[in-house]
Amino acid sequence: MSKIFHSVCPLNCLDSCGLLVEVDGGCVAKVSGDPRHPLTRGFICGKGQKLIERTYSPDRIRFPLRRTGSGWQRISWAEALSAIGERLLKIREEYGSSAVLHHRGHGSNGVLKNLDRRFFNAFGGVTEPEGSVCWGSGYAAQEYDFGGVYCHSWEDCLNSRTIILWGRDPAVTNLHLVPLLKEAQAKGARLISVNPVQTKSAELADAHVGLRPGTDGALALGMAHVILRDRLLDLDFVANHVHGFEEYAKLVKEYTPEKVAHITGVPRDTVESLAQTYAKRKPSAIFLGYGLQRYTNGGKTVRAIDALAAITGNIGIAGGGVNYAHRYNGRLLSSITGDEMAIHRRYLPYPVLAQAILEAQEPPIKAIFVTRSNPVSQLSNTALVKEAFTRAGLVVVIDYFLTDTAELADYILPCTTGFEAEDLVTSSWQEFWAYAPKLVEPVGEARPEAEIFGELAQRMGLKGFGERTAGQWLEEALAPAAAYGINLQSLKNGAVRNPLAPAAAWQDKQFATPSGKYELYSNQAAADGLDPLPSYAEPRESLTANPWVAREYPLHFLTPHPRDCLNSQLQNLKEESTESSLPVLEIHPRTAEARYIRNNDLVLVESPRGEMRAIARLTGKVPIYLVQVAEGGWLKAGGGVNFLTPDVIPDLGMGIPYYDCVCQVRKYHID
Ligand SMILES: Nc1nc2c(c(=O)[nH]1)N[C@H]1C(S)=C(S)[C@@H](COP(=O)(O)OP(=O)(O)OC[C@H]3O[C@@H](n4cnc5c(=O)[nH]c(N)nc54)[C@H](O)[C@@H]3O)O[C@H]1N2
Ligand SMILES: Nc1nc2c(c(=O)[nH]1)N[C@H]1C(S)=C(S)[C@@H](COP(=O)(O)OP(=O)(O)OC[C@H]3O[C@@H](n4cnc5c(=O)[nH]c(N)nc54)[C@H](O)[C@@H]3O)O[C@H]1N2
Ligand code: SF4
Ligand SMILES: [Mo]
Repeated sequence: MSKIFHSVCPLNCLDSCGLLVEVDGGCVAKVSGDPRHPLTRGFICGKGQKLIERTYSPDRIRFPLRRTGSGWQRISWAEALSAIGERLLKIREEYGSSAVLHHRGHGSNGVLKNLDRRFFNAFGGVTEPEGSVCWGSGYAAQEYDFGGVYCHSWEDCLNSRTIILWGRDPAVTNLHLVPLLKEAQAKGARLISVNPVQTKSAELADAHVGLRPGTDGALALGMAHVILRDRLLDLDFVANHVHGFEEYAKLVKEYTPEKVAHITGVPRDTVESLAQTYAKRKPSAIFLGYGLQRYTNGGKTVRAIDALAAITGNIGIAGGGVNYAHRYNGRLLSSITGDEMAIHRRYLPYPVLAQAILEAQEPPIKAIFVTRSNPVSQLSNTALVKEAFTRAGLVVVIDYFLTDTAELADYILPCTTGFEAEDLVTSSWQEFWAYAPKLVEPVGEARPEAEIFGELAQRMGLKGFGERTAGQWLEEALAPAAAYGINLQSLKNGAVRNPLAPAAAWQDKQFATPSGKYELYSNQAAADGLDPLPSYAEPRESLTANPWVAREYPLHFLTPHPRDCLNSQLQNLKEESTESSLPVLEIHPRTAEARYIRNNDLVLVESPRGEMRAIARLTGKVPIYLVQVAEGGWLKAGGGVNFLTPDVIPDLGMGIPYYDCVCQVRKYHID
């Protein structure tokens, strides 16, 4: 007889849906959305449905594997863990613990998945990337501006009269925000999309503002120019809660609507009306996307946008805010990562990680351990990443499938999916916590990370791991929440809201900056040797600023997130996935025509770093100077957008400027 349980989607999606999971005969038979979860409201997407297929796919790795001269060899867990443990200890003895690089990523939102970090801290501390592949530049920007990264609850958009989706595409990446946006519109809110592309979300919006990629900072400064010129400021907020207004006002003065129209391609009148709407139709909320900070100027872009909220007093009020991400969970969950155990930790800059691995000295990188990530397909400049992984003496990967990264491993260890082990799932985008019970026995010999790292630590004689069960680790993590009546037991009845997450961020206006105010002029940035103001610089691969680049590579190359997959996850489960199924390149009909490219033609996309093949799809939704291919496709299935993307360091936060990329497209001729 089948039984239904509460659970949660573990994917690193903004929505972290509550699930109802039907288990029948020891197998997961069906998943659906939890109707009682306030954001999920009974609906889940196709990716959530694919979680079953991911668990039972015949391609799933079922046993530990070791690379041999003649291919993959199945080995026992005891053999695998003792061989890996011995190698790691030897490397530590010879070179020190930081000769090991731990690469962890965004594969799962499970709290227990962080035990990988505990293991490497217990090992003595290792080398880690500095920054983030996801949100690094924008994150650093908000830390300079506000002193922290916090957002409003999603439902708070129902209090807004203006909502700007600034470089964010919820109709693809944040599905459960869409009904709330529609509800807000029905209540009279004006929804505006700012994006170079007419996205799916732009179709929902009341207005779409198209602009040249990477020029949002100039647009924001131009809007500020209009707001200051027309005295649309919130004088009280500026006088009491803002630091550095004078210096900022001087900068903004230069950015006349004419100048901004020239930089961004947004008509002067639109710059004016966007500023008027944002400042006058208050409260105004901005939902900031992650796309606009994937540029070399991405940090300052976010700083320039944050500033608009500060000068109009759209901070700390219902219906306002610049919603990017939040850090409320850290205030109520204790960390189980054991950071204090590390004796020595080294950081290598994320955007140029492969180069840094290859060049690392004292000690050199002798081993790479990969958890919850697929860096070979997901980091920029794939060719160099492959080289760095190939040259490392030892590569260990924990995953479900033979991904592009796992292909380069010496050992692959299979781990459990969200149905096969218990965990707690939290999110940095919304404030619900949900418990995922162990519902079925793991497929093959897959094991949860808590067990894998626990046993490895024990075999290696590492202290600080102990023999705690998953439940005990969760109880430890949840200890501070007990004061609010939240514990493992209460979580078993469905998702709970983090009680420390307010409806509106920064209501007390106590900013965690050096001045205690919102910093238009950032004292911390100045102390860090950076430009204290959100001044504008062209993106590195700007077509207008570099005519010589534009001759050879006259098109912007965008690689946004895929609709039906989660980054590189689930790509191998797509129905059409075969060795020959190539990614789709969206191209404007006029751009295509000039190259004799027709719909469904095979094309070659080239950038200064690399190339890929794709199938052309003609669409008027992209501007004539831009083409796009969704990221995440596996190299072995013809994906590999990151062969083209740049490995350069951006202005702030060590984010990766994936979208700061030019290319050329031509019809592919098979000679
Ligand atoms: N279906 C699905 N959902 C996901 C994910 C997924 O892979 N698939 N991934 C999850 C993760 S890890 C993340 S980080 C989020 C990302 O969520 P989003 O931020 O919504 O998505 P991105 O694809 O990163 O980029 C968003 C948008 O940025 C726009 N953009 C690009 N350049 C510029 C620019 O210069 N200016 C402006 N204004 N806009 C620009 C693109 O056209 C795109 O519409 O989504 C999460 N949700
Ligand atoms: N060109 C381009 N590149 C991008 C982006 C872009 O917009 N354009 N976006 C970037 C962004 S925002 C992100 S977040 C990154 C994402 O890149 P990654 O962090 O590498 O995430 P995924 O591609 O989702 O791959 C996660 C891997 O972890 C595995 N996994 C899932 N759950 C678990 C688990 O519980 N344990 C373990 N050990 N493994 C697990 C999955 O099978 C998968 O192979 O990609 C970045 N790369
Ligand atoms: S992928 Fe996102 S929208 Fe889909 S079920 Fe999971 S959390 Fe919900
Ligand atoms: Mo991300």
